[in-house]
Amino acid sequence: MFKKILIANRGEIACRVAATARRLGIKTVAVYSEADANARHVAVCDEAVLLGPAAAKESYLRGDKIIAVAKATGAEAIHPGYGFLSENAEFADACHEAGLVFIGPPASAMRAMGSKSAAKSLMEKASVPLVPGYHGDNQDADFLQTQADRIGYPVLLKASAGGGGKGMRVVESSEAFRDALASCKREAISSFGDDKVLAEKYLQRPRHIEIQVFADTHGNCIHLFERDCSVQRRHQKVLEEAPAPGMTAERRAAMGEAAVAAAKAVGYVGAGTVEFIANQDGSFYFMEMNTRLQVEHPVTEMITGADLVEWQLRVAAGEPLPKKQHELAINGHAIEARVYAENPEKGFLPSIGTLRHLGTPDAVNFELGGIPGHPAGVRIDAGVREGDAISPFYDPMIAKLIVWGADRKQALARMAQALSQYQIVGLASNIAFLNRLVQGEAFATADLDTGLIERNHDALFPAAQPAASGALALAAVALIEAEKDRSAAQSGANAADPWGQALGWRMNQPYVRKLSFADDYAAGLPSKAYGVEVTYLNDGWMFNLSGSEASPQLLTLMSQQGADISVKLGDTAVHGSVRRDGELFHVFTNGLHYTLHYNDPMAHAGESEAEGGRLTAPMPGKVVAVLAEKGKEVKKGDALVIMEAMKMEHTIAAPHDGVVDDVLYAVGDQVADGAPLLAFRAA
Ligand code: MV4
Repeated sequence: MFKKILIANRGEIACRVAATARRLGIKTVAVYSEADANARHVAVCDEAVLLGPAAAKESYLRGDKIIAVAKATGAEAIHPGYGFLSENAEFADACHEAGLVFIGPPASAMRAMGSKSAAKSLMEKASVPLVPGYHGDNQDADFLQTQADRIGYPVLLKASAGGGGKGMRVVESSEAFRDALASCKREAISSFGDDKVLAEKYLQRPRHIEIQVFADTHGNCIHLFERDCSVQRRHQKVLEEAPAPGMTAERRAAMGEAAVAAAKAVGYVGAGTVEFIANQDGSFYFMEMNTRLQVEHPVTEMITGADLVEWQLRVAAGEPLPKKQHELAINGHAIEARVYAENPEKGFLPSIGTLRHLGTPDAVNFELGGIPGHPAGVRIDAGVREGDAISPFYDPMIAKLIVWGADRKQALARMAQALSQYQIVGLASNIAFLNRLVQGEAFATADLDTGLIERNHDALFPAAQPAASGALALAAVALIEAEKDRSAAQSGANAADPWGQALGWRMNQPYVRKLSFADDYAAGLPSKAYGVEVTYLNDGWMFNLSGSEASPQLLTLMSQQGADISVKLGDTAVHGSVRRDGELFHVFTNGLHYTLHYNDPMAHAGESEAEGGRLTAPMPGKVVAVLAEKGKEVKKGDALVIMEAMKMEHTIAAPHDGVVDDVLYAVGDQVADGAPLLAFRAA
């Protein structure tokens, strides 16, 4: 076995690989970019070497530098993780030439699977089932149209060099064929530099089912069952699970055999995934092979008890596979959800910023094999910690949340519970979206196919709901109790003096206080204001939501432990946690996350009470255009400032008719998340 390896990656997968290496007593070398100097993967490795600037091209994709670092640090092998250099055959060759082991398949196997049409020819010879279609060299338009007519419409055109859904066109009829072919070829040449296409029968509601395969250098090749990754959004996987619901033992054996045949046909070694699309009737067809360890590998680990990274290391070191096919069995059910810093309400726009607070469900990290016995059955693979930043340079994944259950139902319940316990402050996340998804009818009943998210759009993106009175009550109590703490600290020795404290205590008359909260307008949702009237009593408050039908209710504090608060509102017990971040109150209760702006009358004392107030940056980015002029009148909806973030433009528009009193940034300026851009006065 190796004594030292270099991990040519970042984030959760670098941490994941390091965890197994550590368990096996193997030293690790991290590499990092300037943006990642304080990243978790740097902290968990034994040593770390800077590669260069943040851009992947200048750091994680610099194969030459990475090989030089491996040589200089005495690493014997390089683990590429996924993405970056993991499927780069030239890099694998270069490792070999430098006397280093590339922990992955032979470069020849990567090349054989790199071209879709060439791979399909190979698979055909190996008797791996293919979607009826044409994948030959003849690219004559008349000829291809004849092939499409023979296959029968709808037909799917795919760029041979493509992948991940790029360069695909559905053709509904022979009449539409020519235009679709021309447009597919245009996209193929501009995206991949190769306009070769293939034509296939288009399957209407396919499932994405993939088989984990493993081969060693001793001629052994086995599979570790399937994963169902049908729940995707724009070819990005969202949920993955193993085993696939509805899979029969016969079909599992047939798919496993086909996958092993596919791997053997290209002389595969190491961890690989053979991707199939399956019809609702269960028939399945080879799509492509991923020649790397995949993001979703943990669900396979959870049901087999195998540590796939350990297997990769053993195979790369020349050892035989730890298990034979007949020694593997499926134990229970596992589901993975990808937790992202993104905003589902804003078209899943990545959310860049700092993880100010990260509260995770009770979980273990990498305790492989032990997870089925773990009371919570929850594993979290993360590359970021509280206080870390999600930068615009890399994939904005926060963590993979993986649950195990004795059956799918239990796994699903644990997933919903774990998602409800996840607390993220400082960034938008897809947590609530994931929770709606796993609890929705379609996923709960395993009515799976690649169109699940689009088909259930209305249920997954419900109209914004007004904040629950329980959430407002928690925010109010958190606010009042924090003032009490502050005032007690200030008054010191005079703590017993009612006059010195902000307890709201008044002689002879009850103290009535009006608190004003509003929904988080930064989420891009219509925002609602809430007037909360709190009347101080001896041992609690009367809580009255102004403008609501409900009559005032007695509010009492039951317990408080840091951010965790329990109150009684009327007859209802309400539990939750409240995290304050400046003017924002993040209330986590009932599995939901409410972001409430507290309109602090003290914070803006002295400022002009401009209605409409300020217009703020929806995310960190650059000002690319300023259309507003100081002192000019504008109409509601007029574009005032255009910002660029994540390669997309965002227009900041006037919320009402009014006057721009000041423009606070110029073109080219970098702006922080939430920064006021303009001073605006409503007419
Ligand atoms: C298909 C298909 C329907 N029929 N091929 C998309 C990415 C690439 N790996 C293969 N893809 C598809 N190929 C035929 N003949 C539908 C898809 C497809 C898809 C496949 C797997 C997972 C998600 C998907 C989402 C849309 C389309």
